[in-house]
Amino acid sequence: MIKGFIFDLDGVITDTAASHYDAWKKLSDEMGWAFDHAVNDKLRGISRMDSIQVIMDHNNASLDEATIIELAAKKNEIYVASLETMTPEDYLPGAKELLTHLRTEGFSVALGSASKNAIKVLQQLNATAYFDVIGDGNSVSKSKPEPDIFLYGSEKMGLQPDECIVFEDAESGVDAAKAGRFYSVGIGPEERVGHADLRFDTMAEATLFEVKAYFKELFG
Ligand code: B16
Ligand code: MG
Repeated sequence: MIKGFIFDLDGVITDTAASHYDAWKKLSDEMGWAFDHAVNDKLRGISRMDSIQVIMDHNNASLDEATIIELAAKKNEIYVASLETMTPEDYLPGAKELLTHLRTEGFSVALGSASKNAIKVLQQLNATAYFDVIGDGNSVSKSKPEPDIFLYGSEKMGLQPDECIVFEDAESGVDAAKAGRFYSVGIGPEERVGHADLRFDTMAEATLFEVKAYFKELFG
């Protein structure tokens, strides 16, 4: 029986991809690195340090560890500053409605994000009250596609993976959900999240009614 839901943040609850893009672009311009939307797409759902490595690999760049950490911190400063303009109007369409509905029906809800800025984002959205458990980039050391962040969420909710549905927009996030034996809902195109149990193009279509209809034998 499904008793809990675990949500990724960026790309599911809100769309921070443009802000991440702007921050990486600014850093890349300063470094003389090529960076475009195709490279940015590869960063979906992966950690900050993995992200800078992807950008450096794209540019055949190599730097010592201390410099890489410094540059990633610089990108983060730019990104965090941009979060100041985020407001409770910035949920992806349908996300707030789904979270409200889950609260009304008494399901347990956890966040399972790779972002170390997840609490700041939830505060800007005024969304913290929708979550019983907050799992973010500080909660576990192994990032998606490892299942650790979702296992952290289910354990803290006191649930087994097969009692939870994970919502994810990233290929690596759906991989992580499957690796942990969670049920999964993919948000985005077939070529990215088509391996999820159920897929919607956007959160606007991902209503509790639709989810329950698909997983009907798991809702009793
Ligand atoms: P930060 P999610 C992920 O969040 C983003 O999708 C990804 O683009 C970003 O690099 C990562 O968080 C780390 O974010 O630099 O804020 O720690 O999709 O797992 O909610
Ligand atoms: Mg995401």
